[in-house]
Amino acid sequence: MSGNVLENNRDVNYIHRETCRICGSKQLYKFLELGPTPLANSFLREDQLKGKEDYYPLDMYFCRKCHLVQLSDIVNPEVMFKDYPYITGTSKPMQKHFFGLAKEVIHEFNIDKNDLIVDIGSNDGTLLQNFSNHGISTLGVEPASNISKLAEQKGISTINRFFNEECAKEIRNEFGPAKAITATNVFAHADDLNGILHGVDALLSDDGIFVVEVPYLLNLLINVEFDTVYHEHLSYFSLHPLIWLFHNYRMDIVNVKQIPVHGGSLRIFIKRAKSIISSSSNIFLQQEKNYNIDSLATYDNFSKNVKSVKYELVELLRKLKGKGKIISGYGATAKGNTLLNYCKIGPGILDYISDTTPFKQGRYTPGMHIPVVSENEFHANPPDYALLLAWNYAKDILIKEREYQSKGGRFIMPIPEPHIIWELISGE
Ligand code: DWN
Repeated sequence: MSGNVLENNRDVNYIHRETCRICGSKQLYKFLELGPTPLANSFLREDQLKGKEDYYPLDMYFCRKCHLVQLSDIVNPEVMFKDYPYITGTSKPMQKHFFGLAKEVIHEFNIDKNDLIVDIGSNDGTLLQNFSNHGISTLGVEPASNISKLAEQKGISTINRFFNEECAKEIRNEFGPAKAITATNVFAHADDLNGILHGVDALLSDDGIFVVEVPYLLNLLINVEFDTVYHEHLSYFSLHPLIWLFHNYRMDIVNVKQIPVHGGSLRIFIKRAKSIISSSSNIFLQQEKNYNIDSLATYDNFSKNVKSVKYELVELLRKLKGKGKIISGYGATAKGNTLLNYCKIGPGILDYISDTTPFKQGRYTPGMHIPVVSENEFHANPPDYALLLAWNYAKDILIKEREYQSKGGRFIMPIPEPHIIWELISGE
């Protein structure tokens, strides 16, 4: 394996890198071991249950030099993103989210019909659809072939490959420079961040805007969102290492804002060097300083909190099972599989997990092999308690399931402290 970047090699399942993926430092401090874990989105068919299941180390590291929090065990993306089950367009909250993002980009950066917008990790084209509805030229780049086909069926031109410098140069040669490049829920998934930045540098117009959305490390630490740690998410960003990375490509953050998706994320706007630190960046940098985000003790404390969530959650579920209660999971999420595998919560505790995604129904969760059923099953045989594995949509779900709760059903929130949600929230 050359260097520390996993070549697209179908024969290698994973590598362990010794260096930080942003600054190259070897000063990596391991602060949490979640143990060997199967891929979070590798839901199994019944005939696969007896077969070999691949487990990979899932350990979190902190770079003492640039402060990037990261995984150092990198599963081959060719393995991880084939037959990918996460389809943006199946989530109404995410459709609304991307409508808002497109509106903001068009208005804030005067994007018009003559401009090209490229979306890295474009999934089924949900974001790009909003731009093309305004007559703007769009192009998606999506490595999962099962998903890029869905975008093409919607008329969103999509290149089925990973984005890198070579891909960027081919796009520029054929379509010209991009006025905007977006990367939502993909920047944290890439091992070769320098490859992506070389590509953005090659493709973005001189006055172009690069928009990145990533889950925010501060939310993860404060809300103990350890379940959002899985092999797809290689980096867990704070602003400090991102500023470091963008400066290496003569780019600056011109604005950054916090957004609620996926447990709390950052929406970051980057332009070619203005050599200024935006005032909004300074606010976040101060927030990170106040939280001692550069101190090893912060991560040791996080690790301690994770262990207590595991103890408290298992105790709560065991107590309810001891009283003969029926418990299910709600939302067959990727993060839910980290939580279930780390806490060793299996079919002896959760009878099933309900989910709205047809692809997942009838399958079994990786590792713990809990059956995934449709939401009709949940409504037909309502459990006494439902473990909220899709807690990032808690408000939508609690409103949607008011009737279940009014008949005595109760949801269990796993983080930051496991607890039963007793109060019913009012509809919107
Ligand atoms: O980065 C990623 C994030 C953005 O989304 C991907 N790597 C994978 C994915 O993670 P996830 O599976 O945790 O994502 P979601 O969107 O939180 O998954 C929600 C799941 O819950 C879906 O399978 C749909 C299901 N769901 C449901 O069954 N009933 C969702 C809602 C709102 C519901 O009411």
